[in-house]
Amino acid sequence: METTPFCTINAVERMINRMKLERVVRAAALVAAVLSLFPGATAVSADIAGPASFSDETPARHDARMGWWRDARFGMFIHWGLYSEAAGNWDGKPTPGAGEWIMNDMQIPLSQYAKLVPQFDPEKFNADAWVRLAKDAGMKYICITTKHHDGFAMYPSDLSDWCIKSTPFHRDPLAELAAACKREGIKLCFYYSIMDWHSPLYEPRKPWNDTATNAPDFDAYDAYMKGQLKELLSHYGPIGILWFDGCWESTWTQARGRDLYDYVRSLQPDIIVNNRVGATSAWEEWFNDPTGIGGDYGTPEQAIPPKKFGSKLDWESCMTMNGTWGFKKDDHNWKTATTLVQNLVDCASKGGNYLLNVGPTGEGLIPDVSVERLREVGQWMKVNGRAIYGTTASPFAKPLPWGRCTTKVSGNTTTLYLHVFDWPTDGQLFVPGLKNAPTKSFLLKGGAFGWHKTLRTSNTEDGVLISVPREAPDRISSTIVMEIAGGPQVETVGLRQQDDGTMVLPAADAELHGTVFRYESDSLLDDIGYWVNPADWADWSVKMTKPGRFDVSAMIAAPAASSFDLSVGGQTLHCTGPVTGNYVTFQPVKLGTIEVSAAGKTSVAVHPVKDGWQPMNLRSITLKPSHP
Ligand code: FHN
Repeated sequence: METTPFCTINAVERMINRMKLERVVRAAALVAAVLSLFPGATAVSADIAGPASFSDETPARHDARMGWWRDARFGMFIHWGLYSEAAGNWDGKPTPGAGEWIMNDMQIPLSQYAKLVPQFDPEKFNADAWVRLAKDAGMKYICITTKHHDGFAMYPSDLSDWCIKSTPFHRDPLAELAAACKREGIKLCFYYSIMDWHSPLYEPRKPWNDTATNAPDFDAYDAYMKGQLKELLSHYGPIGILWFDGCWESTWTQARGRDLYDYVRSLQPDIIVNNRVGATSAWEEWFNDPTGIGGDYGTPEQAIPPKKFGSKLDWESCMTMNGTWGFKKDDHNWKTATTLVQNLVDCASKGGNYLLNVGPTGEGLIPDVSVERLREVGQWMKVNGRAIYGTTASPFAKPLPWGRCTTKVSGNTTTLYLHVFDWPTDGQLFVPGLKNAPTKSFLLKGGAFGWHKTLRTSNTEDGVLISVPREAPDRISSTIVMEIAGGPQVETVGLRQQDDGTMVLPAADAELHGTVFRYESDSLLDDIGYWVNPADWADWSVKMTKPGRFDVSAMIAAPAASSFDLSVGGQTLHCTGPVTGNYVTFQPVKLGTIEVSAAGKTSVAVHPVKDGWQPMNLRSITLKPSHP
């Protein structure tokens, strides 16, 4: 089997490639069929099948294609469509979910939703203002919804009247944005939803699509999408990213995803395509199997992965500034500029990008609250941009206790950018685990006349100590630039005991040894999950400073009792987990008592017992000094 970082060429793929040739022929016929369903539509080129396959891209070519995006680190997402006009309200009632989902969440029949078309007239839309706002915030690309789940195209499409040309707004916002982006040196990127609540061809058809009369035909829908993508990739110059979404319904398959990926790359070979071209939007699945899912990078949504990944796995966290993607006039749940900057830093420190959303109004304005925050972020980026752009992930295995780290290598010098969110009050910042002796350290935020304060450092057994001013130079995040010769040498320091001797081992800090299980985190979960393979095991490096006897307990959620061994140093406890009914109800369980006789580094490990193991979710283990 021949592999590239992102593609696996095997017999199945070769077969798929052969099948593509047949599709070229079928596709032409489908375009004709699609056009007949949209009165007034004119044909785009019938050349809708690309070259055989882009899956044989060399790693060097792949890196070259991803280069601008990896350097950029920060982009603007724009959710703008008919739903922006509704602003989260229908018939005077607020929608419970995100603004752009109003049609689904309020079950609005298409014939009713279509009333938004004559109302949509965003006269105040100013492409230059949007692009300059993004640029001034330090963003390097913008990604706009060309068609969201409601199927409404935000450009004049020749393939359907369900597009902006049917509104009183007789302009093409994508063309205006393309021109503004070109002027400002910003990459223009397109979002496109595979799921479509309007198209009469799409299935599963939604009950609120009350205007479709013909039978759905997914092959014809596939051809319709390709036709629109051809328009999008032919009329607006070079496009940075094709950001697919809405890929989770049963009709969308991996084979269709691979075919669509190749099609898009055939139109613009340098374009980057996100993972949602494949048949799952679950970013964890992409990280576990990028070659199987397809696409060039993973897309965690409303979340930042807890850890960094291998340098070959690219990802981008997309996030809203309040609680909605599309404009909702009643959503005032805004993140602060501090949170936004720290999120950006967090992403960069783990080797990822941050795609931050704005939801313009039906008038075409980006809400003032978003503008204010973006201006603040921009102020921070003006000073600290060099600690973000073109950086790679932190050399430290875990986030630092007071903030994050990003890295840049130039010749024999490695620069560590230490982003301090929680500035120390005692004038000492400790960098745990760093073994190198820094050659230079200074504050990035310059004083009078641009002078950068040099900082004194000293090496200790466990890391580097930096003497810093008592006051934080920047209330959002202060950057210390630290230069070292050669590559960073970092030792895992291990978790430490609390003042009372208690040691808590969270799932997020476990070292996972195995193929299937993984750390999972969302609003309900913060645990090691998918633990279905009894060969998978986990451990934690710890540094004991206060040895003694400890009561060991764990937080576990499991539908059935599971058997596992927990070992600390040379001792092993044979444990049985609790039955909590499901995988999200966690309960504490006492596992036994162990004796740690000497201070120093050791490890705590959990090994499933082959006969008796049942999948369980493990949130944490606690060692508490036992009092006789
Ligand atoms: O359903 C959409 C949602 O409206 C929004 O577009 C986000 C952005 O990533 N994606 C989908 C949900 O995963």
